[in-house]
Amino acid sequence: MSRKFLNMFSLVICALFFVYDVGSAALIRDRNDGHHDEQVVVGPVASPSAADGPVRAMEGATPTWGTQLSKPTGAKAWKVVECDSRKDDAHDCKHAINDDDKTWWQSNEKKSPHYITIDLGEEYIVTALRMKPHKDWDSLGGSIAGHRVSLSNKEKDWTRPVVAYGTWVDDGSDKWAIFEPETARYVRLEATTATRGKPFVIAQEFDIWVAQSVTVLPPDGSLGRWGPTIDFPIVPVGVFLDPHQGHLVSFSSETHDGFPGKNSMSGGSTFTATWFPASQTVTELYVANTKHGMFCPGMAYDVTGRMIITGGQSSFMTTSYDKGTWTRLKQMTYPRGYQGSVTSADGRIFVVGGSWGVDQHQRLPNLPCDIYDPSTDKWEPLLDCNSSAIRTKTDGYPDYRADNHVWLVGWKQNSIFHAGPAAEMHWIDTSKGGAMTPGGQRGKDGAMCGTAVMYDAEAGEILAAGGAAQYEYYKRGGTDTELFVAPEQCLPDPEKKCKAAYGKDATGEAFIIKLPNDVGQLATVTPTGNLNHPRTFHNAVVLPNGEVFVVGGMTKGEPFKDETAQLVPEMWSPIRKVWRPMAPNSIPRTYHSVALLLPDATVLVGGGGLSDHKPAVNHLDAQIYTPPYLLTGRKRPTISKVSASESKVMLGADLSFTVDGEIVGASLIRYGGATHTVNNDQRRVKLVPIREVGTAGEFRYRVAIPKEPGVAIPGFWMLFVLDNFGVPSVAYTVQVLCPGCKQKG
Ligand SMILES: *[C@@H]1O[C@H](CO)[C@@H](O)[C@H](O)[C@H]1NC(C)=O
Ligand SMILES: [Cu+2]
Repeated sequence: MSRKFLNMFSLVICALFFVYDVGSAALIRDRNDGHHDEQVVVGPVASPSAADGPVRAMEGATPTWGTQLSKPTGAKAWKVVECDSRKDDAHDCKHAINDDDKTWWQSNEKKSPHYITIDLGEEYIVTALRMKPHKDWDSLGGSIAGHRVSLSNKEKDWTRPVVAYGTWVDDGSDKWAIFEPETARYVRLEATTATRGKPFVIAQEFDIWVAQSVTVLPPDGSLGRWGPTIDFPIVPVGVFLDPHQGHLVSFSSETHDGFPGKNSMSGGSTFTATWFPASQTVTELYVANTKHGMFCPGMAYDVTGRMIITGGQSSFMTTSYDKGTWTRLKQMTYPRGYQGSVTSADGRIFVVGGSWGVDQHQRLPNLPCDIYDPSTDKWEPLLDCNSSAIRTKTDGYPDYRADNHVWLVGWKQNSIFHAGPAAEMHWIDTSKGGAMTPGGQRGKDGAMCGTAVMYDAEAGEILAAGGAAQYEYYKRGGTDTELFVAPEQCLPDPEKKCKAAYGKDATGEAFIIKLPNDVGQLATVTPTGNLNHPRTFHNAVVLPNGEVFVVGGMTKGEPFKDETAQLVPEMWSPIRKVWRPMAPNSIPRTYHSVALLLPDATVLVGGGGLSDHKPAVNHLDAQIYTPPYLLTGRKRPTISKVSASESKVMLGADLSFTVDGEIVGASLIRYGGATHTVNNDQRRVKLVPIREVGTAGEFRYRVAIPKEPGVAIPGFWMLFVLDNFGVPSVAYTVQVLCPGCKQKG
């Protein structure tokens, strides 16, 4: 399958003007939320964005990323300055950069990593490396799989951090490592593993992409930083963390980077890839035993830390992931894909919506809700609940899209709060057959594929941001069933003709939804400042300090396109209630992109694409975003001597721990899974650390875990502490137990 990266590279210099409003900020500063809240963007911010910046190069089938650097001949020719190869001339390293399809580099068979260092002759702003596998990759084996890419300005100085690493898929397509632009003359690739277990590697050709200029960021790290890139052998469309071992699991579909086969609805399978941050490796696992094509599912963690994946392509199926093992669970009562899913306060898994039926071409609107009990491995339909009330009213495919990607919040008394994307919100009572009652009104409809995140669970506060009136900007095709027709169908005037029924730009509207003290009362909705950059198909991640990081998306929601990608993420402050633009990322993250907080308090942002549409825009990678709180140059606080036995703590209990210095804040963030802009399990509980008396000379603290299971939903959480400057620790994982919760025995 050919893979086309049709990405723009923005050539805009970003002008940023900051003031440090220390005086007034100090007065209102929430000590738990740290110093860096004091930065406020007041000046004009010219930001690179595909929407309002230069049009990216798009040349049909030719992959483009910035500009491909041509290989000069003669004195200026690139050189291989270091490389391991067989002794014969036919396989020499020079063949990796000679633009000749008949020759290739083959390494020796001694110990890995095999390596090659290319001298570009002068310094460039390097943005990407492309490796072409041998055309006989299938019979020869030995294509580069595991790899690391480093840059340098000096021939033998490899002290700069690796810019990209991971594992490339074993097929004949071009392999990319796209990273944040850096100045370099030397590019080094280390091949850590070869396909088919070969002791050597073979590469047909390497090419380099460059930019003309880069976004200039302030040196103080106040906008955060991007990098490295992690290359996956799949498009990571769903991601979650293994809470026991800390690594990240991702999955695509029944293919690495495209749609599943036609007949995979109930006998499906899924490609998965696991990233191990400590060893900087990515491994692939094809999961077929659960017969579940997990493309476009619901995701939620149960109390024991099992990720429960429901429906999607194999629309009846339920699969659990637990410590590396994938298990088939009972089928749902009804088939669904794109449903909302969340864990309730008693540990059950609730689903609603996703009325695409047995497959995406069937419509089963208003299916009753369904709830899974992990203690019995049974689904129970909730017949007083269906998606008719929670549908958005503005979409042109009402029976297909209107109940997709629902924002759900597990809350007190086993209720589920439906927060969107429809404007009319609801309470769902899972103990009473799913009875639905009004929950309040949040603006007007128009937030499909926007995000909602509970950034302060004790206060019952949820931030909702962005989305669009319709799932898709263009009407694709004539009838509701012709879903997968190209926008060119709208010709002769794609814009105008399609705009009649479609063409609604994304919104920048954002709201704070405050849940009432009593379940069943109406929530209070307060508009908070609009996003600087309206977007849909973005992701939202709550950080340990309560800030919400919104990243990716596009201004005209169009699945499998990158044209209007929004490359400027934004940070929302829960204190000031304003958005500030952060460091732009170089890789578009649009439809099917994901973002997830990692235990080290950085954010993984990846994926996008996964389609057979031509031209396809598939992103088989992720990038790490490091928020400003880790760029202060200060040492991070470290948690030790935690009182929890085996990291388990009861609801309402105290947890004590030692820190290697003074802290002023702490928080719990629940593990969650992200796909299709939704991560309903994600929430933050703000904790108040109390210094233990009589611990002079030691920084011993105690925090109280909330008693209320609707606030501290039982299951796995990341405990962070924050110092006086807002610098967070690495997370300590705790399991919040609840007596009488429904869990696997
Ligand atoms: C869905 O729920 C509504 C309101 O409770 C009800 O009137 C309607 O009949 C239900 N539809 C289906 C298909 O069950
Ligand atoms: Cu999807």
